[in-house]
Order: sequence, then C-alpha cells, then structure tokens
Amino acid sequence: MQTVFPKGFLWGGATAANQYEGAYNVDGKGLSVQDVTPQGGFGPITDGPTPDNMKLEGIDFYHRYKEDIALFAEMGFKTYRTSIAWTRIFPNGDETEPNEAGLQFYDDLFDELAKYGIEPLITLSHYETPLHLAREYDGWVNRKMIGFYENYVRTVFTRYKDKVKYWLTFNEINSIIHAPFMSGGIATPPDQLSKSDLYQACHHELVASALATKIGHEINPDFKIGCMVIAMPTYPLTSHPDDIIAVMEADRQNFFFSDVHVRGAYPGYMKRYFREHGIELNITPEDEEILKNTVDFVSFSYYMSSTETADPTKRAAGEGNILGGIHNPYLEASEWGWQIDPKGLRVILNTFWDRYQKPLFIVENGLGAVDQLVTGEDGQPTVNDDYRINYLNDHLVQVAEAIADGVDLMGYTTWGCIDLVSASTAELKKRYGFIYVDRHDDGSGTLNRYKKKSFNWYKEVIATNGASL
Ligand code: BGP
Repeated sequence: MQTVFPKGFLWGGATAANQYEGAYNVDGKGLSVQDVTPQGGFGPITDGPTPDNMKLEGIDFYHRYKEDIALFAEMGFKTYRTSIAWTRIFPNGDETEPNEAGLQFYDDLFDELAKYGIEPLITLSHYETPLHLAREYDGWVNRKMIGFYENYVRTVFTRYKDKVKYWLTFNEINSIIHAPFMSGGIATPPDQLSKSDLYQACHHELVASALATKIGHEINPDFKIGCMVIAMPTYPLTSHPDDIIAVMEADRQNFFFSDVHVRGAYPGYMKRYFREHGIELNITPEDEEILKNTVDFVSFSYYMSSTETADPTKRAAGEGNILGGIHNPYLEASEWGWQIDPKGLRVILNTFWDRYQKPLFIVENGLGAVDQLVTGEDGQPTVNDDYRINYLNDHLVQVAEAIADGVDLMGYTTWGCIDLVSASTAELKKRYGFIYVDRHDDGSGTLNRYKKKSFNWYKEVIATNGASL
C-alpha cells in the first residue's frame, strides 16, 4: 500500500523492567510488588520472593542488554520503550539517597541505545512499586507516596536529562481499578478495600503524574511527557438505549484518567459518581493547582475491545475479556480469551483524537501466544509465527486508516518485542516477541535468543515506513 505513516514515525518495541531484566536482587536492587507474585496470577502479598515467579530471573536482560539491543537495531527500531525499575534506584522507595549502581545501569543502557540512534521511551512506574512501600504505607492509598515518587522522578529526570526525551508517568494508570496491588502497590486485599480508598489512591497517582510533568518540564523544557492508559473501545450489546448508557458508564471509568491528564481537572461525571457512591476524597486546593500541569501526549496499550449491556441476565463477568465485559459474538479470541479486534484500534484512535486533539502514541499492542521452536531453512532455530504477523498486520492496517482519518500519531511500539514474562500470569509460555528466548516456566532453557519469522516481517515494515503492510 502507499504509506500514510508520517516521516519520523517512531516504530519500535516495548518492554518493562520487572518482566525481563531479571537480576531481581543484584547491585542493590530492592524487592518490588512483582517479585512476590506467584505463577498463575496475582496472589496475596508475601514477605519474600515467590520461588516459582519467572519475573525474578526474567530473560536476564540485565546482563544481556547489548546483545538484545543489537537485535532491536537490526530490526530498525527508531524507539525503544522500557521502564526504570524504581527499586534499582530507591530499593525501599522511601530513602533519600539513590543507589548509584542502579543509576549506572540505566546510563549504560541509554548509551547503548544511543549508539544505534534508538530513542528511549521510558515508563517511570510500570507495575513496579517498591514492596516496602506496599507493606508499610499500603501503596498509593497513602498520600506520602506522592513525595516518594517525586523524589524518584526528580532523581532520574536530572540524571538522564540529556539522554531521554520521551517519558510516561505511570503504565496503564487506569488499571488500578482492576488490579490495585499490581498497579497501585495496595496491600489491602481488594475485597477489603473501600471505594473511597481506591479512588483516593487514583487521585494520589493523578497528582503525582501531574507533578512529574511539571518537574520534568522544569528540568528540561524539551521533555515530552505523556500519560499511559489501557485503551478499550466499548460496544453496546444491543441498540437498546439502556445498553448505550451502560457503555457510557463503562467508558467513563476508563476515560476519567486521561480526561484529568489532558484537561487538568476532574470531569463533572466523576464528581457525580463520587457523590452518588458515597466516595469522599481528600482533594486539596494545592492538588487542584498541580493537576493543571497537563501532558504533552496521550499514550495507550491496545489489546481488545469490550462489550457491555445493562441486562444483568446477559452479564457474565470475565467471559469477554481480562477486564470483564461480555462476550462479543463477532470476534475471535487469543488463547487467553482476549478478544481480537483490529478495527477497534481505529475506533479508539479516532475517539482519543476527537476528544483531546493531542498527539497519540500506541505504546503496546500484540498477541500473546504459545510458540513452537522449529528448525528453519537456514538450519537455525526459529518460530513460524504467521498468527503474530497476521495479528500485527491487521492492526497496523487499521492504524493507517486512522492516520488517513486525520489522527496525529507519534509512533507504535509492539508489546514484548523480545519474549518476556507475562504481567498477568508471571509465566513465560505466553509469548509476544519477534525474538524467541529459550527459557521455560520450569526454569529450564539456555536463554539463547532466536529470530522468529515475524522478525524479518517487522524489519520490512519499518524499512518501508509501513508501505509493506
Ligand atoms: C499490559 C501491561 C504489560 C503487559 C501486557 C500484556 O497490561 O502493561 O506489562 O504484560 O499487558 O499482558 P500479559 O503479560 O498479561 O499478557
């Protein structure tokens, strides 16, 4: 096709420190909430690392980053998204002095990216709250978290001000509603967590995010700082007006986070929601001032759409997708039940653009699948992952449609460009990468890296700026 992707479009891949670095206790790193997650899902908070947790060793990127970055460069990446592990910089989270070894690791990583002209895109907090802050303060429920986060972001902004330009404040900030422990470091079990405490935690993150935007711009006015949310267009099950209202209500729980980030204040519909649900929030006049520091761009992950109805007899929580909703009979699903919907990506891009008129950035999209290693024509191990190529191709065609619609899109980074540990299951069998990592959930494997078929496919997409789609 004739490409519509703008010149300078930021093609690349995305990862998060806790899902691939490994070295969870090396060079002074403290434990994060991820280090105590058992395989198979979010468990109750424990004191020490969970032994079967694949995130502890990850894919050992910590020691192999040069080899991996060379492969990203071979694919032609223009940008590379990863996160800084907060616990490498402040092992407990509430210290005043940072850990120099942790700072040095990211200096070396950014220098390696710079060698290839790859622009880092850095998430400041990607589900990596220091465990100590979860245990001692109940995570983001506590207002003190704003100060701890401020100290951390000021440290890394100052240190990397000439090496990193693009920053994201919190990964999928709206996920705190669904996963308070993983996303917000909230130790109180979800069934004992009051709505007031949950939304107070959201508020603290929103204030912290706006504060980071303010501080970042003071430290380097050229910084581009974005929010990051789960994007999920919601469809009505029927044309019944009550279903349309159900969609509107569901959307509001998602959009409220990006609305605050872009508009600098709480929308009226959330004030009503708080009032009618007996949610009392402590929002100070100073908080309201800080919230006025709005983001430079809106970034998001996209994996699925959602379907809603007002009819309780048709509801079956979780049946549609990981975050609930109901089954959409028109869509196929991944092996993990995530309903695949490329056109939904065009819809949500247009929705965000119409709503905000701010540059957008797709910072996660991809297919988690079980891959089979085979011997390729050249005698090298590989994976014939046509299913992944088809998935990404279909989504990128819809991205091109949205750009043709007039959406201002900065870039696209596929999730898990190298196989890494799943956030939701702490397992490695759910793979997303263009690069296969020989590592398995029983702890076996050489950690060798092999190019999948999709490696060359993506290389071609980037080289032609999307014309090969
Ligand atoms: C997003 C997270 C990522 C990531 C991805 C895929 O929600 O930001 O960290 O892992 O989902 O999810 P999973 O790993 O559970 O397949």
